[in-house]
Amino acid sequence: MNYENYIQRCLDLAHKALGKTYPNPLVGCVIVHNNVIIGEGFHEKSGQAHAEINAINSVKNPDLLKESTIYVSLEPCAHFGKTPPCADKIVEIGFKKVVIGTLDSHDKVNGKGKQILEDAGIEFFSGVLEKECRELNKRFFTFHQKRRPFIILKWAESGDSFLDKDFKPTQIGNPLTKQFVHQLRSQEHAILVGTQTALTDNPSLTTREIVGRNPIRILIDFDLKVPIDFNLYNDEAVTVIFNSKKETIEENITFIKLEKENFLENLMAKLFENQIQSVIVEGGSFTLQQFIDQNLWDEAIIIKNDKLHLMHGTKAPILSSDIFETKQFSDNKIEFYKNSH
Ligand code: AOF
Ligand code: ZN
Repeated sequence: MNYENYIQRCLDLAHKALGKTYPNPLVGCVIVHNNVIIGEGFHEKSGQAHAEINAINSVKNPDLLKESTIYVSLEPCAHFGKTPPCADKIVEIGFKKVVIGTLDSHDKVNGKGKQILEDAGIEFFSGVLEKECRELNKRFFTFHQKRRPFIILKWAESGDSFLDKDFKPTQIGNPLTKQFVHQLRSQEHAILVGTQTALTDNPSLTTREIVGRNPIRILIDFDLKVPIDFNLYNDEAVTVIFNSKKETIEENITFIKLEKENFLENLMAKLFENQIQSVIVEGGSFTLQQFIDQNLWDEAIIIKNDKLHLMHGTKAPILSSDIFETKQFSDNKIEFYKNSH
């Protein structure tokens, strides 16, 4: 086995916790002695042990650690956060060699983990499956580098590009695409809608079709027009309401004041402050188009029902980008887009 196989195993392990580690990254680790994997671990939840520590603890014969190589998909941390620095632990144990996928752009790490290991005289190798390791933590890297969450736009449209018929809520997707959307929601940190969508669709924005965690629900409602007996106010998930009237916390609902002028820029700053790493923007057309017009998105997911023709209603947003991938879900197809920025 070579470096890539072991880092690939780290990626597979890390991926198991997708959606569960916010605001922390997904990290996997394997420990190899004489070409045999003797320990494995991944980061399961924010506040709990890092991948390296879980892998070290899984090794049955700790005497072998000194003669082993430790593979990690992300640079070992160098700081005291919710847990002590992993780089120090690796030095203390005296591993022979460390191989990582990519450096960590978190302000508190960013090369400092590498420095600690190299200063201790441990052989260090970086950049194995780097592209894949960065893709796995695309939310985490976007958040730290751009100081805003990773933005995914999502909507469903008819064959003639309408979001609804006669401006009334209309079922466009099918049960398979619905399940896909709920899966997507369970993987992302938060989900956002504008006032109009909340008023017309009265959505719950939960993952009730699958077993999975609910994302944080974000509502933009400057004048607090959405009545409190609407689904977004129910206790199925936590909700954050950006508005221009009040700043309070009431059980599961947090109200945060937001300036109307340049509201997207202000919103990004507030989401960064609140450590929200990714957001699915689920509508409506007006809200989605604002994100598109400001080129403030990273991926877009469009569900299309080509056989359905609605003739009149709300026009779908216009995204002029190349399709990255298409998947067929019975009579619906889903188009995936990636913004090249
Ligand atoms: C993780 N899991 O396996 C690794 C991380 O607040 P803390 O102490 O949990 O530290 C979080 C930071 O540690 C995180 O932002 C990242 O930079 C670094 N590495 N974090 O949650 C891990 N290896
Ligand atoms: Zn760590």
